[in-house]
Amino acid sequence: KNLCVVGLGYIGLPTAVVFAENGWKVTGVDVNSLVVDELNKGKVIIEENGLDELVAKVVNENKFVARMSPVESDVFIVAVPTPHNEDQSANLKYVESAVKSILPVLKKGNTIIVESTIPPRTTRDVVAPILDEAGFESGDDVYLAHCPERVLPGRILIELYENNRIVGGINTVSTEKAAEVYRTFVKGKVLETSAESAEMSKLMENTYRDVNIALANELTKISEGLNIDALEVISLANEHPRVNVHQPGPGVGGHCLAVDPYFIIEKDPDNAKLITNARTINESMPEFVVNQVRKAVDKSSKIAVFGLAYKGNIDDIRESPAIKIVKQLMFEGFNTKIYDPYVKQEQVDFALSTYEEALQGADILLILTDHNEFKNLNWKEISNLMRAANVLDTKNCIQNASAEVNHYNFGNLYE
Ligand code: SAJ
Repeated sequence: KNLCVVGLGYIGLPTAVVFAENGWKVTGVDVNSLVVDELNKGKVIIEENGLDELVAKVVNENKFVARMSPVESDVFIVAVPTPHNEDQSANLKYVESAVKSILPVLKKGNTIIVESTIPPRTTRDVVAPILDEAGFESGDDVYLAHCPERVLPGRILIELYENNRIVGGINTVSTEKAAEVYRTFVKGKVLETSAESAEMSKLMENTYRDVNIALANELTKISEGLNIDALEVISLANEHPRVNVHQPGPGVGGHCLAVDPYFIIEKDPDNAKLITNARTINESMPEFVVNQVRKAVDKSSKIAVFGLAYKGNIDDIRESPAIKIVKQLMFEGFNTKIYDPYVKQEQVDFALSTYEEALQGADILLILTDHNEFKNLNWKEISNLMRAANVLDTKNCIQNASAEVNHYNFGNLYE
């Protein structure tokens, strides 16, 4: 059978090549000609474990070809980004144009699956009307479903096979048709539901995490005033069999947790009170960290920042709270030097430093990302390089605290 995947980014490309590996003749579509040309040579411009080899293999075996526009296929998968507008609402321009680009080659009996993250009701209220206006009765002439992606960057090729999938159609036959498609390779459960429940459950997974992290961040702020160790409280509370408080930190980054809750809020802001507050709390954390720095050192001080990525062991800086913290420190005139072993200079519009440049003569070391490299640092060397050996570990990631430096974290903030 033929499959056409529209959007060859972090999700679309791995999805396309995994289908190609499992008996489908796959056409991948992207509006970026550079991506298309490189892929047809078997080359990948995004970084993901194991993806290079798999792309080279399916291109050589003629199971996958990339193009700039869709071709006739039995199944179409839309995996384009959903950026957000300035007011944080979802911008559906890519989803809409991807669906419209399918129309010229769409035939009765085809199945269309949207994987892009979208606000609840979008499949039925926005996507289905595009098909209907083109003369197809969606759910009857063509089948339409939402199947959200839930893979973790770095483990995408493993999780595509192993994770459970939620498939929600606009009617029963659409759900069944789309579920059949995923059952060709998914080892986890393929759970059948409505389009609305599929949309909302994806958003709730990330919102659950965001709200739970907000709770930990709020506890940190309350504990500071009461002189209580918030990190100890979390680990004690989590000894209870039904409690799982998440970890506080400098804020919540990435393109999922920091974005998806707003897709629920925009649909019913009056009722989405807890979700809205959680976002506010998490977005206040960069300012909380800057405040700790203000308390610890004066304006003439040098600050060494370790970590810019939104989480450990990756180079992704989208929505990273570390960026906000660094920009604010620079704005306030602190001499701020940043080191991140994963992030490259061309990703940012300010200068990055080496490990030594950052530490040399610094008065405080601020750890903002839990990269493995930061868990067991050489404190003797660091205390020799720094002018004053103070460390604020906002991720509580240091495993070898030593008396050679003053260690602070969210359980033990400056008085
Ligand atoms: N964070 C904390 N405290 C915690 C856990 C995380 O502050 O206790 C922060 C991280 O430092 C980071 C942010 O939250 O800044 C997000 O990190 P994450 O590891 O929670 O999630 P993502 O954004 O990398 O990926 C999530 C995953 N969703 C869930 O675990 C429910 C992934 O499975 C989804 O596929 C992905 O979102 C997505 O694409 O939606």
